[in-house]
Amino acid sequence: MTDRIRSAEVIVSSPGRNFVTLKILTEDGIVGWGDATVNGRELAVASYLRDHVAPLLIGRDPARIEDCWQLLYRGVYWRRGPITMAAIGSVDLALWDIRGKTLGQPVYNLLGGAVRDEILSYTHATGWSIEELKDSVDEVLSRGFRAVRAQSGVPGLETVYGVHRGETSYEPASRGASPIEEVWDSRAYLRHAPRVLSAIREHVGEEIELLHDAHHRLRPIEAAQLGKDLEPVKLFWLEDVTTAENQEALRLVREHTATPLALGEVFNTIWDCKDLITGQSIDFIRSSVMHAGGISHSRRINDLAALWQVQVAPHGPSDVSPITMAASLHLDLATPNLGIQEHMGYPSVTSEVFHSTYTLADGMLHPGDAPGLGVEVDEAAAARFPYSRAYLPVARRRDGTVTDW
Ligand code: GCO
Ligand code: MG
Repeated sequence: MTDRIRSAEVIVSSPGRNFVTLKILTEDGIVGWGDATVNGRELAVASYLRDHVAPLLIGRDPARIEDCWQLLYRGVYWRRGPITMAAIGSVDLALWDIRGKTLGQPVYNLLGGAVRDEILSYTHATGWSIEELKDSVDEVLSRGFRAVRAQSGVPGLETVYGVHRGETSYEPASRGASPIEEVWDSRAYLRHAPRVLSAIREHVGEEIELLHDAHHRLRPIEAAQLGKDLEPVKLFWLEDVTTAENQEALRLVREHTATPLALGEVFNTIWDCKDLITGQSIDFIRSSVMHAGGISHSRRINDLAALWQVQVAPHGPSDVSPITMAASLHLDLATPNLGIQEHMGYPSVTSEVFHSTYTLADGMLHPGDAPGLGVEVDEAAAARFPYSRAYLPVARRRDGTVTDW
């Protein structure tokens, strides 16, 4: 007999940071978990799910994953955008989880099976000075990673994207009634970043993969200059050199530099990615599996990228929950054109709520073979970590103008 969705419930919790979790329960008692975290706007997506999506799900056949996706995307006049697509993504993840559990299979086996044995990943190194950054890189390498993202301070700036504030790890969002305001100076950054990355290249030798994230803040010609200046460093990629809205800009950057370009962590549909992919303006597409509408939609992005020899390199920050991380790993394992998976890592208390079975050893990830996605949520533990408002920082130029963060 066809199973049916009995309930869909939203859990907002904060084990170390805020997460929005969707729990779908079927009449047969199968639970599917989805993640719908949108950093700094968590309650908006929680309401979208609770007030508008959950009522539509009750009574549906959970095996009809694609039909459900179409219903929530095409069946709604007001489409796309980060809140909508994260909500759809969470439903999609939960339904794939249910499908895997129903069939007793890890989700990657429902996606055509593994095309590789394990998944190359990178994590973050952070330091105010070059010396501190070298120590941080060494610490990452000592954990077995062969690819590392390096972010450093900029002389004259007190806070910089990707560089820890106080503690030794970095988390961009901060709790409180309003965002931290940072002063940003592109000229100072452009002078300093090539020095830092050359020093790190010299420190690690030529075999370690180095990545760097400019986090959307340069103007097109500045981005082109940076790409050019960094060519001797042979980066694995330079990420988000300019904002993702003005996609023509990437063509300009491309004309000036052979430094590989990665972009797209803020994208949420194939429509956001298509011109950059088909124009071959980027080398890596970075959308996260949940923010881009779940496994069902992300695999279409991946296939489009494959046609144009663009590699898939999913966003994996601390602000997507371990459920999204696991879903990403299932899709990665079954995706021929995977480049690399980001694994920023989580505060240690996160694992009190999210019990994951995916593994990370020597910088290589595997989703594990548990049926479904392989992450279970401890609801009693989640209740011990109530939501508290947190914001991503706001950046201002030296003259006070708000600029891209
Ligand atoms: C990355 C990202 C993140 C974002 C964060 C914002 O490459 O991992 O840039 O660190 O800043 O996901 O919510
Ligand atoms: Mg990034």
